[in-house]
Amino acid sequence: MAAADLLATLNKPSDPLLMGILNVTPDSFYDGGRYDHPETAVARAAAMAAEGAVLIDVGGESTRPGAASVDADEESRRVVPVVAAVVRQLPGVWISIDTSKAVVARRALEAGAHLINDVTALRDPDMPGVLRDFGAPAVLMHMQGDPRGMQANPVYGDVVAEILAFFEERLAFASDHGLSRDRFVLDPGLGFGKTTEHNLAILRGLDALKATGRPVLVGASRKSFIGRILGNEKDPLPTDERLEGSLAVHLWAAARGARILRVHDVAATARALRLWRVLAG
Ligand code: HH2
Repeated sequence: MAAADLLATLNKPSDPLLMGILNVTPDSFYDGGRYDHPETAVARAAAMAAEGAVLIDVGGESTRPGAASVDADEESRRVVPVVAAVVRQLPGVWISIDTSKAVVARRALEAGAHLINDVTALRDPDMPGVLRDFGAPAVLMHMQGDPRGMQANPVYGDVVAEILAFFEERLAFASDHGLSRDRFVLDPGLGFGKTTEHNLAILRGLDALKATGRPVLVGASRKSFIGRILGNEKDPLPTDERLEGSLAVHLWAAARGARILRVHDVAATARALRLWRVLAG
């Protein structure tokens, strides 16, 4: 599969594509430590592809609040063998690489990845050059602050308007570096420097994001705002009890035109979407 085909697919409106999460890390908030050997990682990718994921998002650095940062060599050591093995063994899936480091992005693209998922939306000054060299599409995600401190006290006037302004600035920056808008997917970054109320406002305001004309990615899978709503702010429901809440959010996002849903639970989300599609006609 080629990056150009992915770009063409993303730019055509249709039901959401499923992006299966594959964290090759010891410390991710839900699947950390489960797939940190290439063989288990590839088996997990194969299972998610069989369940309906057309994209596999390989990550080598956790971005959960307070996570320790990882250097580029260690991150590459985690993700590059997995990307190479998935390319070899699962030629029918697109591979996305969840990194904000241009060096890691370049190595992953050399190994056959198709899409860069950059939670810092091109903060690394070398990232635009990497995207240009490979003709790769990218996800630009909004985050207030950085993973170390982002949940301490996030403050917005109008969260949706500020996210839209952020994307317009990032798209203009990209364009100044020779990267046209049609290369990018936009992601409001649920849980990245946002309170529960901010996340809800974003989900209620998804139409405004869709009006940018760019495909929208929503990633709510098992995030803490779901645990806080279903439990309470002080005693959130644990991550392994957040499947139903995640499904509810992702169906809501599908109904508002989200183009990619980034999920841990591919089979369950695919089934829920099938019912939604039958109902929506
Ligand atoms: N969420 C996480 C990581 N990467 N990328 C995008 N584009 N959007 C998201 O919402 C997003 C993301 C956090 O989830 P997870 O990968 O499961 O955990 P961790 O960061 O702890 O590895």
